[in-house]
Amino acid sequence: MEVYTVKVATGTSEYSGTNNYIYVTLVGEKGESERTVLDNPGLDFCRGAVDEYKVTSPSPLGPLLLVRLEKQRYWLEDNWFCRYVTVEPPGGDTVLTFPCYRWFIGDTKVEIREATVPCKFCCVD
Ligand SMILES: [Ca+2]
Repeated sequence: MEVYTVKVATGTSEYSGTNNYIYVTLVGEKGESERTVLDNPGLDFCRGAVDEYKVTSPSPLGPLLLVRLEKQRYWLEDNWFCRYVTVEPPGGDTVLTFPCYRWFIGDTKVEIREATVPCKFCCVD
């Protein structure tokens, strides 16, 4: 079992937080992780928060290609602004950054690519 450490940064502006379900799937050259609901004890995805989770995969994923994020409504729609996701592969390899910088509205699925370039270049949509 491979364990990846995933950090998810929620936006800092008003209404950025959400109480909806957020799922993550890591996609690598050799396969995909389990689709994992991100749910720690207490509140997740508060405005300005950087939440940390463990995501497991039955086998090594190889070089990571992208991160798939999904938001699913929980009773009421609650939009969410994700700033970025970081992934630390098993064995303490280099932490990868996946800049997101977008709103998730309704039931949404977004795939974001790793980027080592400064974030200002990723914010231009
Ligand atoms: Ca919100």
